[in-house]
Amino acid sequence: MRRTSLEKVVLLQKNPANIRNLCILAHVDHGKTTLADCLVASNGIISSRLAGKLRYLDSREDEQIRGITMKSSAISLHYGHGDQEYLLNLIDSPGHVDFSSEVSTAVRLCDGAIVVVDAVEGVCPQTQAVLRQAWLENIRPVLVINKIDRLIVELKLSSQEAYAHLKKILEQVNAVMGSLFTSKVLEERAEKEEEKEEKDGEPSIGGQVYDWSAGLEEVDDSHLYFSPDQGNVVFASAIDGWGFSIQQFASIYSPRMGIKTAVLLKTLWGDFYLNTKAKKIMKGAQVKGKKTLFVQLVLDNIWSLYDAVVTRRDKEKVEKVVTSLGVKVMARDLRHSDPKVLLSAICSQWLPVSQAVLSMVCEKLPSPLDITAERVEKLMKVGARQFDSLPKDTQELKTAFLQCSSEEDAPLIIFVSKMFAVETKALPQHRQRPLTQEEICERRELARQRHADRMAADQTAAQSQSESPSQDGQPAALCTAKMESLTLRESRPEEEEPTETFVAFARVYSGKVKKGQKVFVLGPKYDPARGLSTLPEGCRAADVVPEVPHLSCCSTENLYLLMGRELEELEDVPAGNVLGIGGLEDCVLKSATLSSAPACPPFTPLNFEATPIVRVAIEPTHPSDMPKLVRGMRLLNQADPCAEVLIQETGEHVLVTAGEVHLQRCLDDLRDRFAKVEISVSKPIIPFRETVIRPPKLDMVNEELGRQHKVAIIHQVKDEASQGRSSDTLHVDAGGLVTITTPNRLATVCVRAVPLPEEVTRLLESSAEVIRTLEQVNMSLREGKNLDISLGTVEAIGGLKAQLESLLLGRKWRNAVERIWAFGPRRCGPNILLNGDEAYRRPSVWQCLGRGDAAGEAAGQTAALRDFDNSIISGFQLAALSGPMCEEPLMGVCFSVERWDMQSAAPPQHQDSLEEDSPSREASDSRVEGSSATGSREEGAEGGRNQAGRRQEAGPADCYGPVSGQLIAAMKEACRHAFQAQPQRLMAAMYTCDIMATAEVLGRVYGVLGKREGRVLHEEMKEGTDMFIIQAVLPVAESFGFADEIRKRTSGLASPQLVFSHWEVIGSDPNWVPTTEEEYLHFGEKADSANQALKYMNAVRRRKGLYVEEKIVEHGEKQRTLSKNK
Ligand SMILES: Nc1nc2c(ncn2[C@@H]2O[C@H](COP(=O)(O)OP(=O)(O)OP(=O)(O)O)[C@@H](O)[C@H]2O)c(=O)[nH]1
Ligand SMILES: [Mg+2]
Repeated sequence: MRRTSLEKVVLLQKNPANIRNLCILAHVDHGKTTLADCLVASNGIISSRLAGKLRYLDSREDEQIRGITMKSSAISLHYGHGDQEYLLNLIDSPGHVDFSSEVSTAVRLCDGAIVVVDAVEGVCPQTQAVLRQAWLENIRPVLVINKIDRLIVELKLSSQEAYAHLKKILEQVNAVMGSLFTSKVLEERAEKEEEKEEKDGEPSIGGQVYDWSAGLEEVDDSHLYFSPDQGNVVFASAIDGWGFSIQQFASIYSPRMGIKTAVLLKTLWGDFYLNTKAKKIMKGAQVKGKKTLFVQLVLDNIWSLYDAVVTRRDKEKVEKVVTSLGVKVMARDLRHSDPKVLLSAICSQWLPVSQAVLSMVCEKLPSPLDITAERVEKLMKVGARQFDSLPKDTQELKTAFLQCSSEEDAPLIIFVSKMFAVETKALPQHRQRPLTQEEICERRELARQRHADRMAADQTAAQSQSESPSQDGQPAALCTAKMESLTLRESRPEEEEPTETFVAFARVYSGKVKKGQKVFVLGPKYDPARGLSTLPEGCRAADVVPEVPHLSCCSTENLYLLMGRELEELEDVPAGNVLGIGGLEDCVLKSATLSSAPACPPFTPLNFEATPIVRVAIEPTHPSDMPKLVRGMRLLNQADPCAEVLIQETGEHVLVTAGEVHLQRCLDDLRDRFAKVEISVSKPIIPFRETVIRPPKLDMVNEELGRQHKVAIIHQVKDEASQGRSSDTLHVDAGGLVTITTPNRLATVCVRAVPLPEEVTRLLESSAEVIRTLEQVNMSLREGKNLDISLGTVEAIGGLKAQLESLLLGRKWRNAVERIWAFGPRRCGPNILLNGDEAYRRPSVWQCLGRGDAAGEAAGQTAALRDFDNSIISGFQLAALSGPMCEEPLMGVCFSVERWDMQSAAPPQHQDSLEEDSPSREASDSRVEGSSATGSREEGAEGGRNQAGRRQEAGPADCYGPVSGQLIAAMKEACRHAFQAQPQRLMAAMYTCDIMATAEVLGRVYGVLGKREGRVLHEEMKEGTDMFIIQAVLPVAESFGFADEIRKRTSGLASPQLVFSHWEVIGSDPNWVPTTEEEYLHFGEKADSANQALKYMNAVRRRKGLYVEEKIVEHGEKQRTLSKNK
């Protein structure tokens, strides 16, 4: 097979109707890269003998060594199908969870996907994840059931059993699709109903008639499912190079059997059998115990081929088969000792997998022209805004997307989904071109000259050596060679040129991009409305552009065709193609939208499934290498879609990655490519959370805490309180209420910490995005701006509120949702600040919903009173960010401000922002209102500081600085003390893992899990195999080396994938000391043997350089030898 020339590809790029942008998705190790090899081999890029062994798209060394893909990479293939020629831009993606962000970057650029499923393992967690990702991006999938050979060779199933097994796998995949579809229909229906309700003003039909249909019956979902008769399923064995769809068999058998192809297509898959007597195809094979058509006509042929070639190695039969199939097999393949060679030689001619898969792709996957309006609107959604509320020019761009035109007047729209690093010398412009004849001569002459010189030098050296022999007796030639290499190295100039160049992984959605063209780079926060109003009309990127936030200009210096390991230079690229763009590294960090039109909105951010959780601190082995490391880390940050690089407050350089394998890859990259210095890496920094719980009812030996114990504990609290936790500005009462006064005695806050119910914490965690939007909306409302919020956003916020209301029940939480003051840390975390002071009124955080009385009341409130509102919030945010146990963020804690007073020490004219004690509060309120009318509407800490400044001038009382600052510190302290007044606990991050293991190694898997504090959730046997699937949870802190250990202990039979799942409270109390007789007996005096929480806490404290309370000397008395003692 000849390689397709670059000219041909360029030609094909111009016809979007025949372009397919697709990616290969699957669970780890299901054979994506092997399948890609077969497809690549069909283009003559690699030899078909090596297909499946080479894993051409795994171009990194560590990918080859580990055998897993770590990045997505693209290759353009040419395929002739019927009378048409197609260009397929194929992207291979990794299946390992650690790299799921790479899947997101691939999926965004595609219109379709090949989902690969292992015939033995079936649907695995990542299969579901990738199907969901494809669904969320609205791309169409086709299915390849791979590794069918394993059913024959490993599981030794009969063809009949294999059919049942394959049917089951299809059902599993379709079940996933079905559930995705159902949830979408239900969501849409709910949305419609809401709209209707809003229009009608009241619930439909007066609540008299209830419609319980979910709307599922009316929607056609038949196109959604995978079924061989639909032509969207291929059965394959990528490693043996074969694959087929039933279309192929239908066309083989149709002339032979005299049955119409259409009939065969309908009956080849399903419960049909061939009634030879009646010469009819009949239904009901299963009931009658007959072989189905699929088994008889398809599987039996394959089974007998494997039987002849692999199992029995029956030469005669093989020859018969070879002649009957009409394939040509070379003699050396026939003689080869490995039967697999012969097998793939036969199969790859009989049923070439590339043909089956590529035909299906061309027929079933959409071209760039088929992009749906729904998908375009989804891509163009700007923040919380509705599509209709975007500027008119922006809305018009939708047609450009749909037309996918490359005409000169079509606006250019490109999306960059990631930046990847390429060795500068591997770029086509730096690649060595073949030398001309003259150059070869010249070089030969030079080499000859050098050789002669060296010989001469050697001779002189030998002479001098014979006169004075070298001391260590080293041969002189070696000496000179060494010297030469030394001088060579020295004479080489310091490498200044960057060795890595960044190329953007992108797709053109509209227009034609030319080399060297100037384009706008739109950051994710760019607002087209703002851009359009600032920029002059008809402004182009090449002009001098006024400054607009999140908008910059850049030129596309180089355009590349992505060919797996290689890049080819291109002059221009028309719409609908995937390409590489050089020269963007200074303006694009990880992803961006490029356009020639400032009206273009930035694309919606990529959906990342993985949470970066494993963090390590990095430092250079030689401190002088620090600048190189910093630069290297910056490059790494740009080159990886998911890795995060940060500098902590402590000054540590921290790398956050999605998992252990990802971490390893990032470190290798840093060492070998980006920083090129020796680095030392800390142990993984494991995140913890701090929380409070309700006072326990049992003691550590599970005995009920009797009355007297309680008394003892209260005594202890009181003791502590008297020993310095209570000072003249701080008071902690026995019930845990903390009262704190600012140093200038102007403000007093009373705070109590209460644990939030677990479900609430979980809800807050999962709704971080909604809370962040809510915060944004509130912020703009406070600034007096009115944001066009989409219906969906309002609905999401309303939904969150309703859920919170349903979860926060009981007397304790009465009206709590309305009284929420803020969420924290970072304004969107899983902790709540409550306004428990009846007398203090502030706008509700839910004011954007426009309901609730608090909002109405608050509108009349003064801004001046709330000058210090922000200080309280800031204090709370700080406290929530780092708790008192080991300065880790809090989780699931509610701080209720029960009282908040401000007294005045300032002259009366400055009392405007102060609130007096309860008797005169009414009066003070009205005074404040008056002052707001005079125009002091400044908000937040800023305002507070101004006033404090004024007060400072007024008298010497305020030597402590601005009141707002003092209040922040006081609030923070109050929260910390309130937290400490409750029983405190650490929370550990937990992974879930699915382990597939055979019965023999099950015990060992349990052993490893037990040792690492893992917990098995459930275990089931996978049908049709002897495999067990175990689902377990495991603390992240115990997970390092887990996958390796499991693999070792089970001789590689089980390999788990760890996915972050949730946070869990660690039962033991890190501050616990034995107090009762039983506890002393049970745990001993030190009681540190079983306290896992204390161990974790101390480890974190030690890492952070905090004080760790430990007894170092255990036994002070001198050891005496027994003999002396006698
Ligand atoms: N028996 C059998 N083994 C296969 C087949 N296809 C692939 N394999 C093997 O499965 C293993 C994984 O194959 P890969 O192609 O690397 O799998 P992948 O899906 O690309 O894996 P990741 O990229 O790491 O997610 C390799 O050892 C292949 O040899 C097949 O059809 N039959
Ligand atoms: Mg792979």
